[in-house]
Order: sequence, then C-alpha cells, then structure tokens
Amino acid sequence: SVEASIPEPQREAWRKFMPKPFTTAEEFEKEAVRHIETTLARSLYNCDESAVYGGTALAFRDRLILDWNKTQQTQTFKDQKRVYYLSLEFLMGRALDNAMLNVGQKDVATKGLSELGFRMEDIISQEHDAALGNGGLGRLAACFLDSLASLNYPAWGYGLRYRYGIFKQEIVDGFQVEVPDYWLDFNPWEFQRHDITVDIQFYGHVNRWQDDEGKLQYSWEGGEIVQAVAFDVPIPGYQTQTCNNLRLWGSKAASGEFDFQKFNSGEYESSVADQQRAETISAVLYPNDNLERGKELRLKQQYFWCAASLYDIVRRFKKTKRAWKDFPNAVAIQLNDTHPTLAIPELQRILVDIEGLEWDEAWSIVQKTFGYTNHTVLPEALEKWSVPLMQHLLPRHLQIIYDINLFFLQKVERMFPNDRELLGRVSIIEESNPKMVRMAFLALIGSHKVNGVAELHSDLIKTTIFKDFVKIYGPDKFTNVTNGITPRRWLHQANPRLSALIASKLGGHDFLKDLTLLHKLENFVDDKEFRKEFREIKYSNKVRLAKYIKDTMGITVNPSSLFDVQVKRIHEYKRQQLNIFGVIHRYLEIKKSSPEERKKFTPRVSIFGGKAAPGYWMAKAVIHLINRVANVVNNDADVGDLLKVIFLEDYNVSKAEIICPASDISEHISTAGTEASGTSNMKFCLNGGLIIGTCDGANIEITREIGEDNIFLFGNLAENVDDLRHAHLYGQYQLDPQLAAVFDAIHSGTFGNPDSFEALLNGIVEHGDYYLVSDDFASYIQTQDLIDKSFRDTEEWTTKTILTVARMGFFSSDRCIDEYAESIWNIEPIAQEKEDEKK
Ligand code: B1H
Ligand code: IMP
Repeated sequence: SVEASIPEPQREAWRKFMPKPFTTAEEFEKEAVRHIETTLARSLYNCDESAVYGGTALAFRDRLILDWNKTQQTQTFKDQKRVYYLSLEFLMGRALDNAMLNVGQKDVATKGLSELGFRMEDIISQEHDAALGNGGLGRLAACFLDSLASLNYPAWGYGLRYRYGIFKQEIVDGFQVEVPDYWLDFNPWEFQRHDITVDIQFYGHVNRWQDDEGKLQYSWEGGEIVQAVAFDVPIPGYQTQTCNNLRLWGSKAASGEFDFQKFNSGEYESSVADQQRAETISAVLYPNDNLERGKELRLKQQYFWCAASLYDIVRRFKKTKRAWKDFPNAVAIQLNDTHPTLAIPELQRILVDIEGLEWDEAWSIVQKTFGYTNHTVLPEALEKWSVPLMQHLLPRHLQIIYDINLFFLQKVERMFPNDRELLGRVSIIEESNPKMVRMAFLALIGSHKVNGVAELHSDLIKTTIFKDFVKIYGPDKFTNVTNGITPRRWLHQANPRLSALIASKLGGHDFLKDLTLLHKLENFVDDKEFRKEFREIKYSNKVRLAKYIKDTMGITVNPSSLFDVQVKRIHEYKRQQLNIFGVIHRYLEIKKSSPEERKKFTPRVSIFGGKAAPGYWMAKAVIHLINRVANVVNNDADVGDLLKVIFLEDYNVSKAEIICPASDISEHISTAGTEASGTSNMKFCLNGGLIIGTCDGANIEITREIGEDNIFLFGNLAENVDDLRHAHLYGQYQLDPQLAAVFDAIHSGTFGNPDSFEALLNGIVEHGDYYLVSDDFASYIQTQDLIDKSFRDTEEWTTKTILTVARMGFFSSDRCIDEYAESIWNIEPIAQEKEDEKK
C-alpha cells in the first residue's frame, strides 16, 4: 500500500543506498549512458540523438524525482494549507531544457554531452512538446506551476492525460490541415501510479429514503463505471529543492467493467470495445479556444477529471484526521475558468450524501474552498450545459444544482423582493428550450472569490456578465489578478544571451527570481557598449529565426528588415484579418510607387502563425488569405526585400521560444474589450520587442508600466464598441476608403479566386463588421507608418526597447501567484532548509 513505510531499524540501510544527484559532467555521463544502455536498451552502435535525448531526460528525471519525494514528504509532514489548481489545459511545451536550467545543471550536461559527441541544442530539439492545451489559458496554467514551485508553495495541478494533445497543423496549398498529435510514444516525464486509481460513475439513478431520524438521504446508483489512473509529472522550481506535482488522470475500463462473463462466453470483441469506450474519455483535447460546443464527451471529461481530483484531495485530507470544518483551512481549489465547475456540486455531494454533513454546513465549506478565475466575456465561450443531458449523465448533480439555485434565489428574493426579472437573469438555470445550466453563475455562487485576468477585464465582468451579482454579493467578492509569465522559460531559456547580458550588468541572475530588479537596467540605457550588445543579441535572434524560416519553408528573409509578428490562435476577435489587410495595403503602396519612392519604405517581414479550430470556417479563410497573399508578394520582383509574408506552420510553445526573442514589433490588436488579458504581449516585451496594440487586456497595464512613448497604441476604446456596433447595424455603414481599395484588389483576383474570401469580406461590408475592422483600419495604417519611421531611427528604437525590458518586472507570474496566495488562497510558502542545515 502507498502508506506503508520501512521500520525504523532498517531505515539505516535505505539511507545508505539513497541515490545521490549527479553534480559533475562525468557523473552525468555515467547516468545518461546507464539509462541509454539499460532503460532504453540501446548501445554504442545504435545510439542516435533521440536515444541520447532519452538518456539525458531520464538522468534529469531521476534528479527531479529525488527532489519530488522530499518535497512531498515535507509538505505532508508540515500539513500547511495547499492549493490545487484545476485546469483542463496545461500547455507545458518541452521539459528537458526547463529541468536543466531549474536545477542549475545545464552547463554540466552540455559538457557531458559534448564529451559523448553530441550538441545540446540538437538533443533538446528531439523532445516532443507536451501540448495539452489550446493557447493562453493552458500556457498560463503552465507558467503558474513554474511559479508555484519556484516560490515554494505547496501546490498541485490536476488535469487530464490526453493521448492526443492539440492537433499538429500542416499547411497544404494554403489551407490548414489537422494531423493528430500522438505524443506519448516516449514520454520520460510522467510516472504512472498503478496504485492510485479512482472509480468514476456516470448515468444511473438516484435513490431517496428517510433514515431512522427521519432525515432525507440520497444515493446515486447504477450506471457506468470508468477507472481514473494517476500519472504524475514532476514540476521543478527554479533553484529550489521544491518539486511540485502535476497529476493527470487517464481513463481506462474499471476492473469490474472488463466483463469476464462476456470474455469467457466468447464475446471477446465486445469486452474489448467496452475497454476502448472507457479510454475514449481521456483520448483527445477539444481544440477550441474561446468557444464552447456542448458535446456530451466533453461533459464526461469534465466530470471524470473533477471527480477523480476531488476524491484524491478528500482522501489526502482525511488522512490528517481533522474535522470537516477545517477543510477550507487545509485546501484551496482554484477553478481555471468554468471547465471544472462540476467540482462544486461534486464536493457538496461528497459532504452531504457520503459524509453525512448538513446541507448548510457543507455548503459553507464548499464556498470557502473554491475560487473561480474568469478568462473571457465572449458570449460564444461561456459554458452552458443542457439540463436533459446533465439529467441523463449526472442525475444527482443536477438535483444538487437545482437545490443550490433554489437557496440562492430565495436569498436574492429576500434582498430584492418582487423583482422577477432579476431572478430570471441570475438563475443558474436558463429558461430556454432546452433549459441550460449556466456554469459561470454556478462557479461564481459556489466560490468565495471571482477574479478576472487584467484590470480592464476585471472591470468589464463587473459591468457586463456579472453585473447583477455585484449587487447581490457586493464588490468585494470580485477582484483582479493581472496575468503574468515565467521569466525562467520566457527570458532565461528562450533568450540565454539576453539573460546573460542582463546578469552581467545587474551582478547575477537574481532578477529571474525577482523580476522587478530589471528596473536597474535603466542605469545602462545610455551605455554605448551595452546598447550595442543589446542590439546585437536581437539581431542574432532574428538571424536564428531567418534560418528557421529558410530551413522549413525555403524562403529567404533579410534579418535587417523589421520583423513584424502576430502569433496566436486564429480568431476573428484577435483580428489577424486586420493585419493581413494592412499587409495588402502596404503591398499596393509599394506597387504604385516609383523606384525612387520605393527607397523610402522600411523593409518588413510580416510573420503569422497560429491554429484555427477545425470547425471555424472564418478563421480558416483568414489562414488561406494570408497564404495566398504570401504567395503573390514573395514572388513579386517589384517588391524584393521591401515586404515578405510568412505563415509559420504549427505554431506551438517551442516555436514561440524561437519567435518571441526575434521580433521587433508584435501585434496584439483585438477589438477593444474582447481579449481578457493576452500573455504573449508580455513575452515579446520582455525580450526587447515593441508592440502595436489596441487598448485592450493587459496592453493597458503594459502601457502604464513601460510608458506611452514605448508602445504603439491605436484604435477605438472598449467603451465605444457597443455604440459603434449599433451604428453599423442601424445607421448607414461607411467602409474605410483605404480598406475599400484593399477589398477591390482582392475582388479583382490579385490573390487568386476571390470566391474563397466572400464570407470574410461580407462579414465586414454587409453584416455589421462586428469586430470593427473598418473603424480601426485608418488608425492602424497610420500607426504602422509611425513604426516604420521609428524603426529607421536606430538609436531611438534601441532606447525604447531597453526601457521596455527594464520596466516589465510587474508581469512575472511570480507576482501574480503571490497575489493569488495572499488574496484568494490564504496559503504560505514552505520554509526551505538553509544549505548548512541540510543533511
Ligand atoms: C482564454 C479561453 C478559453 N479565455 C474556452 N478563454 C475554451 C475558453 O476549450 N474551451 O472551451 C478554451 C479556452 N481562453 C484566454 O485566457 C484569453 O482569451 C486570453 O486573453 C488570456 O490571456 C488567457 C489567460 O488568462
Ligand atoms: P498523498 O498526499 O497521499 O497523495 O501523497 C502524494 C505523494 O507524496 C505520495 O504518492 C507519496 O509518494 C508522497 N508522500 C505522501 N506522504 C508521504 C510521506 O509521509 N513520506 C514520503 N512520501 C510521502
């Protein structure tokens, strides 16, 4: 059993044989070679880069596991309050480089590998990205895990172990094609816990009876059982012994479920089919970003994961033998958006139906335990589940949700008597046909705090989707925690030369643990030598990206050009269409100018990247247009180096690590009020790139921190968006004349058959231009011209980029996690033993 331990007299022997972590290149080589020979069964004569990657990863995993064991032991022993971060997405990217840098042994391993005849870079690039997420929401969860461990907080992540992560994107004839991402062929970073399994129930029916004291009792019976198996992923902190845990649940048929009756009576195939049906639950990540589709399998995923995680959390709590009312003093659970909202009725069910607590006592525990982070106000992304579906799949949970709603509405009724409309607006149940469960309302009602992810967004949720709830609960239930990013991956790992330059000026790498120290760089803004090195690093990062473009696409781009980058999920609200229309405008301007005039253009490379949800036709049309434009522009001899257009295939975390350090300008140009925060804006700035952006999400706070002179803002403000939309639909609509010229070019067939783009253009010209592309076009073009000018003044540009880096301290996910810990979770870090007290 998990709890068994070695008796005291025998522990001496154990301690004597405890493995010791390697510290020299030679010790590292010994470990790596041992793993290659024995764990992987490869030899001197058939050892390629992938085997060396395997040996290196396993050598580091051993190290992490030693730290992990110690960390879990300490956390169990100290029994401080822990936080559990529930997220359906963890977009981790590669683990090896991160592990080497966090434990501080990358140099040792680099030396070791070169003694074995391999280059570190080649070995690192053997690793398959762990891509269990769509975009910002999933990557935020990954940055949070890094910060939680680096700050020594007792914290676990809980997620699903998808066999297929986000699809791999291929571009075929300019169209996106989705290819399955099977990433588990060789994954040295997970540990299957054969002994940690939970049976999860679906469907069935509810029994109700009176017990001896006349109290109503409920039990949920029958239905289908699927087994959840734990897979643990170690999460090392940066330069600390803390190694936290990410527990991912895989699904398989429950042991009773593999029907031996059927098996023995010769129905072998159908018993295997049952097995496969169970495994389907954790088979694939839903590839939608900011979009909900209401599929039954998705609801099954959500319940499967919530129920397994809560069972595990409750089991851990019960080991401590504390009273139930103490549960919120031992456990904080954070809901990453509404996807884990079923954890709320599930905990209530455990406490009332299984543990026998009174409803009110249980409900007070539930509310104190949960916190809910909202990540979007887009209506199409707000989760709703149909009541009949929930009735079928989770009959007892639906009853509990109805009871939660009843008690809540009674309270509202007492506060605001006779306001029927208010009751209808705030009810968890939407009275539509079919009725729907509004998950955001359930999450809000079941939590003690609700937060948005940037100041504007946190204000917006209080005036739009949750307006009535501010009246009911008061403003203090709502708070803001502006997103952040981990400087370990997004500066130190992605841009080692910049990290080293900064360290040389600030006297060490302390800024990686306290990013506000970057402000000291301002002292060097006039230092000639520093400025030169700073520029050279940006240039060499651009050379690296140019080489990547050449190697993968065969297109030559000039690294002296202005690199203009927009990489993120393709979505109408993020407005890649605005960007590509701007590119077409630029192309038309170049074409109509004389050879003399052409010399005045600032050469640009417009780089796009990102995936469209497979069923999102408008987003796919945008990808197609970008590729058609690229085809024409890149092959037009009149244009030459003045403009190149690149669509990078299969944008993911490890490509972001190459792209972010190589941009001069990146685009964060969502319609104001639609992008909750954005986090790539922070990554580009931290790497000395400037941004063109709208007054949206975290752009606003970035501006406040780095200064208006160092950012290129344009476009309408969030407060004007509703009026503009209304005017489009009910006034006469005037297409911006420069945009009209762009549309004329598309219509005339400059970029091939225009039929493919009819819907895209019609959405703007005929159907109200919901995303305000035309309203913002003139201001966008003008701002791009300003950028051209500014970029030509190398000295001015250098000053802007250095000041930007120096002022990005606020956007570390460490700051963000400290805010959650203090204002929502009420948890403390675990005190670390000092070096000399160890042993
Ligand atoms: C964000 C999502 C999202 N907000 C539904 N909402 C999903 C919604 O699979 N689904 O159904 C998946 C993802 N993702 C992003 O979160 C915001 O758009 C960004 O602005 C924000 O920076 C990020 C992290 O807070
Ligand atoms: P849990 O909290 O019981 O789930 O424990 C999580 C993991 O931490 C287990 O799988 C153990 O490996 C480890 N662990 C928990 N308690 C102890 C302990 O007292 N000593 C050592 N390891 C522990």
